[in-house]
Amino acid sequence: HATEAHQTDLMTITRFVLNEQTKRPESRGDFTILLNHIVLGCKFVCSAVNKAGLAKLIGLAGETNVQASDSNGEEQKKLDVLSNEVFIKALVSSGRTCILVSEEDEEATFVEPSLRGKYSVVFDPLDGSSNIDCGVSIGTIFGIYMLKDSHEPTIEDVLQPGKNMVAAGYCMYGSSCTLVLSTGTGVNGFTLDPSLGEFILTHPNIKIPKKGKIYSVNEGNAKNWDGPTAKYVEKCKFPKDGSPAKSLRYIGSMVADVHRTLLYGGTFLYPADKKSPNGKLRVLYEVFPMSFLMEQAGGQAFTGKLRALDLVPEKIHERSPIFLGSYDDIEEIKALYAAEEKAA
Ligand code: P6P
Repeated sequence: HATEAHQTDLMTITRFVLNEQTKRPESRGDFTILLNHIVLGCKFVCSAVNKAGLAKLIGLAGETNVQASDSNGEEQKKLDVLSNEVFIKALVSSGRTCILVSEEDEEATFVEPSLRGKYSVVFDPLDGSSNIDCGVSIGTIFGIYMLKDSHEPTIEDVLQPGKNMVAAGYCMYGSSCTLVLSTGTGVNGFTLDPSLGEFILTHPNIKIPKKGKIYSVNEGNAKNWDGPTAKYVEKCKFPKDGSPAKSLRYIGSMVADVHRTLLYGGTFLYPADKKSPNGKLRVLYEVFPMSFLMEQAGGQAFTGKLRALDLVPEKIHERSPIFLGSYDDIEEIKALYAAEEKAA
């Protein structure tokens, strides 16, 4: 009977979060309502991303003027804009948000008072979208802050360190649609069952291996790396202690590289380099959510100077270098940066 019970005991993401929230006496269900609207956005983007591939395949996407500079046709780019509009509309209509920061919008969105709630959401609606054409997994990344009292929201309310987030997650649009979420009590993964239109709990209580055999970085930037990053990558390739060399896996889509790191272990790096002293990834809606998840799964996230979640952003689209992954592997990177600090 065990398997039978399993099939009928469908743990959907909504039920899971409701269970979690009922443990919080102060919860009035607002977070669950907010999350439901984020899930709605993810379902829409999942379907649009899948159709985009098909649309392009059978020419439904119309004449896409492929620009020489990138492999994307104009129409494909529109998925970024479409996804952003869907998330903004879903989040505003939830009636539970007050400030929205999107990778797609230069300025933050302040929700009108009649629809204002206590949560701020920072998100990248379609991270890695330059990979759509070649079928590489892409994703939505989000982080959630909660206003502590009912003051008039200002931009300072989202220029908070990542450790103040109440929740973070991503939805990966790949061979399946997987939503990975933490509300501060561990990390859980849910897979969309298209026949039900529901995200079902498939990866309960994800913990990242303490050490890994994989490192993930764009080796094309090697000539611009600083000492500690160069030393770490050298150690991965030519270990001095006789241990086997690590494998390099780099997809170039943060959600896909981080999801693999979370499940298999190892490290994901986007270091600073001479060309971009703050690296490439954005603090609010790439670095913080992924760092929050890594710590909740027993891993670490480091900027080269400090714990990533302790960073206090000054601008909503600010960038930061990031080293995240297995606890012991990140300790090695921290030691290399500490040694350089001492030598300086
Ligand atoms: P590079 C995708 O454009 C992205 O923002 C992240 O998803 C990804 O990790 C990174 O940039 C890849 O950057 O410079 O290695 O192509």
